[in-house]
Amino acid sequence: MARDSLDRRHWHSVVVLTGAGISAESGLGTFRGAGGLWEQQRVEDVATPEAFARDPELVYRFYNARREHLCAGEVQPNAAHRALAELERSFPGNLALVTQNVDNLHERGGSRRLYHMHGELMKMRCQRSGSVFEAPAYFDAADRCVCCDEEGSLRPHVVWFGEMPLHMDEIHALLEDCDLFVAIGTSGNVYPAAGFVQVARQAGATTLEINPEITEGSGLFHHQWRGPATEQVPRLVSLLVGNQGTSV
Ligand code: BJW
Repeated sequence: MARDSLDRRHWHSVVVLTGAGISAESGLGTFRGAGGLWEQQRVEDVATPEAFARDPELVYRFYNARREHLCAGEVQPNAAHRALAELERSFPGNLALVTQNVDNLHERGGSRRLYHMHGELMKMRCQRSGSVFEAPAYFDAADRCVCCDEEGSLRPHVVWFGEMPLHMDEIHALLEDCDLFVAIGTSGNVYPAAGFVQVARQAGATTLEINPEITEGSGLFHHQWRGPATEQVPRLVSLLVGNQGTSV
């Protein structure tokens, strides 16, 4: 099958999975590869429940710094985030946007219906009740939780290694029902997201990877568009929106 061109047809149910690469051109670092977050900070030290139990101050500091950066004026949604929001508004079929990203650039770019499977940087959670709240720019163990009034019970509302990602039942149902699955800017290193392409294929979907690099999972996709998200995602959206009235 051609690696680049999608065959000409109508798409009824599209699932888009995004990863850190879609936010790279907005100035947020990716995780893996040269200059990635895990090069500056060992993942075992900041992104596991064990790390939080061992050294909560380090983990609070890590997420406070990322929250501060996300809120800095220079970090803005880019053309890829905005194009996916346009797709949500204009696509006549079913569209589901699933993101592994904890940033809020999809929402700020105009997307309204999305699943944050690895949580949200701008939220915090009470470890006693499980209640989720909007996070201030900075919080740590000294802050009292509004629900239990205890110090030290608030944690970042993000999914660490060994924890169950969020919305998995809904995401699986969407994958099993989709006819086009698109993965944008993700290295395919982290499960269960890395396995979504196989779930979608088993359901009979056509699959497309958008990434400037070859990834762990590239060979699993029917089509691969190589290039930055800000170029390739608007191209995808004009294909999906522009051609739905006729054939694609
Ligand atoms: C561009 C670009 C541009 C650059 N345009 N693209 C052994 C085998 C299989 C699985 C496991 C295993 N051992 C453990 C596991 C499970 C584990 C796992 O997958 N580990 C792997 C490392 C092997 N997974 C889990 O633990 C998950 N939970 C789970 O499985 O639960 C089930 C369970 C629970 C309990 C008991 C038993 C079972 C949870 C995973 C949580 C991941 N959390 C993080 C941190 C979130 C908070 C935070 O942000 O700090 O999520 S890790 C980090 O990786 C983050 C990301 O969402 C995630 C994925 O990264 P992503 O988005 O792919 O980024 P990169 O940097 O890897 O790639 C960027 C890509 O962009 C690159 O390809 C570039 O080329 C590209 N790019 N510029 C487009 N302009």
